[in-house]
Amino acid sequence: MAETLPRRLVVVGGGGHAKVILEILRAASPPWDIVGIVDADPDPRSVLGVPVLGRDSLLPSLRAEGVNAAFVAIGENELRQKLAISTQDLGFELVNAISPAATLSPSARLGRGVAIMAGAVINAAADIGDLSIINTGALIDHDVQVGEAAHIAPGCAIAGNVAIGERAFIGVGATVLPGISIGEDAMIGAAACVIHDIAARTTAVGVPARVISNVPKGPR
Ligand code: JB2
Repeated sequence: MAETLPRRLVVVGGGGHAKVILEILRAASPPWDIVGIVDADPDPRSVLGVPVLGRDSLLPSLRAEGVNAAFVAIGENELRQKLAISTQDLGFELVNAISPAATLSPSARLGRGVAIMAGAVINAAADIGDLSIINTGALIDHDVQVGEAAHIAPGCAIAGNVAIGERAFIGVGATVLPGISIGEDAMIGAAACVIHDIAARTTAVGVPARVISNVPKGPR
């Protein structure tokens, strides 16, 4: 009989996003043994009953104790990506948190460390990049590409063949029309309707969405 690894997991980050993630992970089957949280604020406390154990510097000892999986539950895209790299480098497997109340096409591709919240719908041949967040009730239509560590906020509607770059943020309730490209690190305001391509590192708001800032390309 194949040996099953213990499903012992640490959550990185203990804020609001972590609460949503903890409830999704608790609904997983088979269940995770969630040993605790590491957070930049190490004050002893619990988040929905899960203890904050200390800072990120605790991760190597947790790994040595046999905790083999992690979920980086930080909403800020760049920080989530950075912490995911360091956590993975310590030997943790970055797992997904997929709500049982989300709808996933069998032909969608999911990366690692992905969060998909309740009511989200991922349609055929969508490609959901590592560390991305598809938040509550967001609709991702066919052939959409969501880049690494992007965040599609609650209630967004992303039409077919849209491409969303790494670390892009699509605000609550925004709509993106078919075939549009949104560049890396772009920000789309809440309830915007995007009808033209949006360049990298650009902020666009409104209906139709208009660019309000464009940060020149520099070192990341
Ligand atoms: O380097 C860090 C670090 N920096 C901040 N390492 C670790 N392990 N934790 C870190 N943090 C912690 O992230 C803070 O101490 C704090 O506990 C947490 C951020 O909590 P907050 O509630 O401010 O944000 P969030 O990332 O949990 O949630 C945001 O993103 C979600 C997607 C909010 O905007 C939510 O409303 C949103 N739904």
